[in-house]
Amino acid sequence: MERKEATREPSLYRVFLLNDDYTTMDFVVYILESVFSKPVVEATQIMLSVHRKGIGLCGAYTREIAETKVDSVHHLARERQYPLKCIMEKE
Ligand code: TYC
Repeated sequence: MERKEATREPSLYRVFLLNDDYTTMDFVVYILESVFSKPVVEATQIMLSVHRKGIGLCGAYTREIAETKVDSVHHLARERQYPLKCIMEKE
């Protein structure tokens, strides 16, 4: 007998960068280019928006990809001793 499979879209998680007073603007642009695959112009716009507003959206991804991006940001930032914070939130 044929059985209907439930096909559901996976939940997405929004990933945000938070502003701080110590991380350099260049490093945040580098993070947005390397971790979030943003072209340099968009990366600069997002960085400036985070700088002015305190928080900014980097993208929405499935859970494991979002977790990996958050970990990558923290790993790269800690290597340079920057306090940069990245968070994720279910959509
Ligand atoms: N506020 C930082 C500065 O003036 C730049 C910055 C932007 C830091 C975005 C973090 O997520 C951030 N150097």
